[in-house]
Amino acid sequence: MGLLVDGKWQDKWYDTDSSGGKFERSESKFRNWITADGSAGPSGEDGFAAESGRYHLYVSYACPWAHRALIFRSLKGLTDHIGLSVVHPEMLGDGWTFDTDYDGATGDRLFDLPFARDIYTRANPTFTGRVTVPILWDKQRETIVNNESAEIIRMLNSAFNDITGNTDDYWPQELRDAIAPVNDRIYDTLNNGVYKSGFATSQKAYDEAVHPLFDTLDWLEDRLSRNRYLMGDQITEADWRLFTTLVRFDKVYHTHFKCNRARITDYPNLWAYTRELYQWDGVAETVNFDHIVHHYYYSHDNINPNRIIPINPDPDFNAPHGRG
Ligand SMILES: N[C@@H](CCC(=O)N[C@@H](CS)C(=O)NCC(=O)O)C(=O)O
Repeated sequence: MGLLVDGKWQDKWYDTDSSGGKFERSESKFRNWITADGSAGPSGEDGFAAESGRYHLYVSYACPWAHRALIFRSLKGLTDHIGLSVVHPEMLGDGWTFDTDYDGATGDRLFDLPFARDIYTRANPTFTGRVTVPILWDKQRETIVNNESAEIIRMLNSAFNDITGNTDDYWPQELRDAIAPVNDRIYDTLNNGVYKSGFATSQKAYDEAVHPLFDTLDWLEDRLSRNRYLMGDQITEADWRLFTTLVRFDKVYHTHFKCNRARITDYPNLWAYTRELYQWDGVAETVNFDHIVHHYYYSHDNINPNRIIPINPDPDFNAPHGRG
């Protein structure tokens, strides 16, 4: 795992020395928006109009952030309109690679480049920053549109509606104010909380992450005992953002990231809700447990230096969920 500095690769792990052992996530750097008519979005430049076949998504099946984008590509009927490349699950000294010697790793289907970092330097030869997935690439302008999953899912939610005819709305205007604080808490204490717990290099940093994480799971269990979805009867982006963390929890975060006060299967409502979302049309195909498990246990040699992949629980995600 490393990063680009002025376009040159440096093999460095996250620096937690300067932050008292805390993992601090960097801001994503490409922030343009695809819109229906190509007008500028909330950030970045104009000129990225929705068109079939123009954009390409680079993901890792292992990554919960990339998984959000994969889910929206599927839910919104975009699989024939936005191409896909999947990186190799092992993220080692070269970062994400396009090696293909692993089932499901497609290689770089656009340029046949060896490394994900080459996509970043193709967009900006002097790029400085982390080489993360998801990456949404524009074949026409030869650049990265956006590499922030929270924004990519909002573009996919609406920009292509005229092309696909799919008007399902996961960020409805009338719920936006209520969704924001729910997203914030789940992001901080859970989506990112598992990383803060797992990548902590001091007891204090771990304690500060893991307790709020389980407080949030308790809060969610209660909320989902009264509501089918986080915002009530309607499924929204808040649910999909939560799902990608829940689906990884028992096999990875519980053991690898030391989030082990309980498993998701110990919470009746959260577990049934996770199964309902897993069974949603088009979603199970986006979940690749082999990449998920292999990536985490194999790639973080500061946490698991011998790369032993544990046996892991194997709960039945297809069992009837009984909700609604
Ligand atoms: N804020 C970004 C985070 C993406 C991210 O951190 N992805 C991880 C994989 S789960 C990554 O590519 N990490 C590589 C690195 O940090 O060097 C988003 O939500 O899109």
